[in-house]
Amino acid sequence: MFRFLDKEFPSASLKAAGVAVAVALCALALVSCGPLDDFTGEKVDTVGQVPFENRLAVPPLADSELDSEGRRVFTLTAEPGEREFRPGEKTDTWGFNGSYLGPTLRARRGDEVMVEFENGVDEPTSVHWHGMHLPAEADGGPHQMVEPGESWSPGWEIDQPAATLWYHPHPHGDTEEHLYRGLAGMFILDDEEEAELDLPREYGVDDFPVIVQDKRFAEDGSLVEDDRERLGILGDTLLVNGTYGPYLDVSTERVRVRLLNGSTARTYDFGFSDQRDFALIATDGGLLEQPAELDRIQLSPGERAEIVVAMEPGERVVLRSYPPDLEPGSDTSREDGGDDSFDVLQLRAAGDLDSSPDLPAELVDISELDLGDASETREFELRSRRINDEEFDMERIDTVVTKGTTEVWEVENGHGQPHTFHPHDVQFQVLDVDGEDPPPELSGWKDTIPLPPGMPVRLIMRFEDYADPESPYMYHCHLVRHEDQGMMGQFVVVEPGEEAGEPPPHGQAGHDHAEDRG
Ligand SMILES: [Cu+2]
Repeated sequence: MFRFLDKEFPSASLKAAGVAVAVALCALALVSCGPLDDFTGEKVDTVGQVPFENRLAVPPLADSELDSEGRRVFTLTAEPGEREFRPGEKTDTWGFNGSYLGPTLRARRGDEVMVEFENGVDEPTSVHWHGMHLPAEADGGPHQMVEPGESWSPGWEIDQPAATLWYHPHPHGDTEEHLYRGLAGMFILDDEEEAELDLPREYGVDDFPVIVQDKRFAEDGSLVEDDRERLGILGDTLLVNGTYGPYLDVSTERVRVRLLNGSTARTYDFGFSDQRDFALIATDGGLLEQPAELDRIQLSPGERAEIVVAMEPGERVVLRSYPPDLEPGSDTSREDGGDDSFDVLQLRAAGDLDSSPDLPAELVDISELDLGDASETREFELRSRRINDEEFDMERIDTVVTKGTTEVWEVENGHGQPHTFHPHDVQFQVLDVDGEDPPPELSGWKDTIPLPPGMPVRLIMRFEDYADPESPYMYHCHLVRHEDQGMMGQFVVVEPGEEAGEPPPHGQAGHDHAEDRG
C-alpha cells in the first residue's frame, strides 16, 4: 500500500528492479537483510493532503486532591480502549484514564505530589516521569514494574524550574509498544519566575499542549506494530494529541505551543507553511534566558520546545514538519525519515483576536554550570545497541555518581545511524556540540539530545540530591526501540565514600536481547 508518491522511484519497474537487486545482494552475501523498505526507502510526504477537519483535542488537566499530609494526589490508570481516529476505522488503543494518551498533570515548584497509578492493561508496565528530578525509586523506570491489576504510588517534591515534562511507560523491552499504543501524557511544572513573566499561560485558551506522534494504520484501522525501520516504527500518518487532521482555533494575538515529540522513533523539523518566525521560549527543562527567533525547531523523540507564535486576524497557517537533518553532511538518511514531510496542525485565527502582551525580552536567569566545578568526566559511546560496548543489564550498575557533585558526560555516537541520549534524574547543560557552542535550542536546560553519527556532545550536570545506592536511574537512547534492545545503562547516586549496592529484584522475567535485535 503506497499512499504517497515516491519521487526517487518514479516508475514501478525501477522500484521492482531495486528490490530485485536488493534480494540478489542478500542472497549473495548470505547475510540476514532487513525489510525490503531499507532498500526502496519509501518517502512520506503529507503536505497538502491532510484534511484539517477535526478540532484539536486538548488533554484535560488532571484533577488532584490534597491529602491529609498536604500532598497533591493524582490518579492515573493505564487502560485499554478503542478510538475512531479516522472515519469508519476503529483502532484498539491504550491510554491513561481514557482510551488514548492521558490527562495533563500540573504542579508547582515546592508541591509535594503523589501519583496513584494503577495498571489496568494486561501486561506489566511502568510510568516514568520524563525530565523530573526525583528519587530513583519514584522514577518509574524498569525497576518499578507494576503487574496487571496492581498499583504503585510514588511521591516526591517538585523542585526544579517551570517546564514542560511528560510521562510514559518504561518497561524494559516493551517501552516502544506501550508508548506507541497510546500511553503518554504531559506534566507541566510552574514556578514563581515563570508566573511573573508576561507570557500566554491560560491552558487550552492561549497555551496548548501539542503532542505529535506518527502512526502506521493497517487497512482494518489497527496500529501496525511490527513494520520497523532500523530506528523503529516510522509511521506515515500523524496524530496530534490523538487527533487526526487537526485544526486549532486561535483567539489571541499570540499562542504558546508546548511541542512534545511523543513518537517512538521519528524526528521532526517543525516550522510554518509560510516560513514565519516564531519565538522559542523554553526547551526540555525550562525557559531560556531570552526568546530565540527561529523558523525551524528540530525535535527528536522525547524532546520538547515551547514556542510562541504571532497570528493575524482571520489567517490560517499550517505547522509542518520539514525533512529533518539527521546526519549532517550526509544525505543517506531516507530510511530514517530524513526525507519525510508532514502537515501537522492548522492554526485558524478568529476575525477578532484578543490582545496579547509583547513577549518579554528577558525570560529567566540560568546559572551556568561551571566546568571548573566538575569532579568527574565520563565517556559514553553509543554503538550497535550498546553503550560503552555493554548491553543493558538490570542487575549491573554501570556508573556510580557521588551526591553533591558536578560531572561532565562526553557522549558520542560511534555508529552509522542516528541515536539520542537521555539521562534520568537531572537536567543538563550542553557545553558543546562537535566542539562548537550549542545553538539556541540547546542553550538552556535539556534532558534529551540528538546524537548524529560522529558529532560528540559534552554535557554538564549536577547531582544535588537523592542518594540511593540500590535504586538506579537510567540513561539511554530515546529511540525507544533501541532502548528496548539494550542501548541503556544504569547509574546510582551515592553519598560521598559510599559504594553502589545491588539493584533489588525487579519482578519481571528477563528477556533475551538477541531475539529482538533488528
Ligand atoms: Cu538509538
